[in-house]
Amino acid sequence: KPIGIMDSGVGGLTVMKEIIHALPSEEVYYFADSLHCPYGPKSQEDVKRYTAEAVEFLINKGVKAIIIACNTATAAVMPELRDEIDIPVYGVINPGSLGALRKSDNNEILLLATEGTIKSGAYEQGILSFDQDVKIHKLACPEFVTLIESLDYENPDITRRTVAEKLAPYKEIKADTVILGCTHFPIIEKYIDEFFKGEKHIIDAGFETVSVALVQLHKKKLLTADNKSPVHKIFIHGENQRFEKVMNSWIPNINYSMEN
Ligand code: DGN
Repeated sequence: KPIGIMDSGVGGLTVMKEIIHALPSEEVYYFADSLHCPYGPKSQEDVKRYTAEAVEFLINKGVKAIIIACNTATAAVMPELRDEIDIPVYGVINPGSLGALRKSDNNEILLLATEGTIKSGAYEQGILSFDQDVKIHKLACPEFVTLIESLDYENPDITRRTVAEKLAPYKEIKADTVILGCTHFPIIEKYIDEFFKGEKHIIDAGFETVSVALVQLHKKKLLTADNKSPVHKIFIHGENQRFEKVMNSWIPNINYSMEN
């Protein structure tokens, strides 16, 4: 059975890439809710509804586990969703919080995310539940989602400029760790790293989640043992040409079929 992944758009591809890399024989079903993208500025109620629909869609397709590869959606539906469905479901916020705590030496963290994730306070809750003594700076970066979804990120000058303008007030920040609290952001990670001159730990919440999910799925004996290379399935709710372009440059050479 496949592992299901959902995001509002291309962001969850950063999670899919990690899964394919770690476990090449696992089949992945990916649901992109491009019709409602971006989730960032929408109300919690709307994001909850869209996420529940995406999850139900993936369950009906027979997935054995689901990764909510979207911080905004995770903030809206977790941990309640875990009690409502019978298969394992993983969100990206707790693993991202833990990853940042593990890396930070000075207990000062900069969170980059969507407006929805920042407003929800889910990262503070996650981080402070493990360690009360952490200073968290928060910055909503909806411009980065637009940059990536529009494919403008392919132009390094535009990306450098957008990142520099947005992060300018944080150039001298003492925080030694930056959380990419939106699964879209690893696509421009090298520019964020470059802006901070390679001096910060950069935490990819999606990567942290895959590490957690794979250990737990292994323990539950839910991983596939055979060595066949699977054909992944991509389900797009809405427009798909740009999606396919990002996918082909982000995860080249995978076998997949696409359904609208
Ligand atoms: N990729 C999503 C996240 O991690 O929050 C959200 C992007 C969006 O829909 N604004």
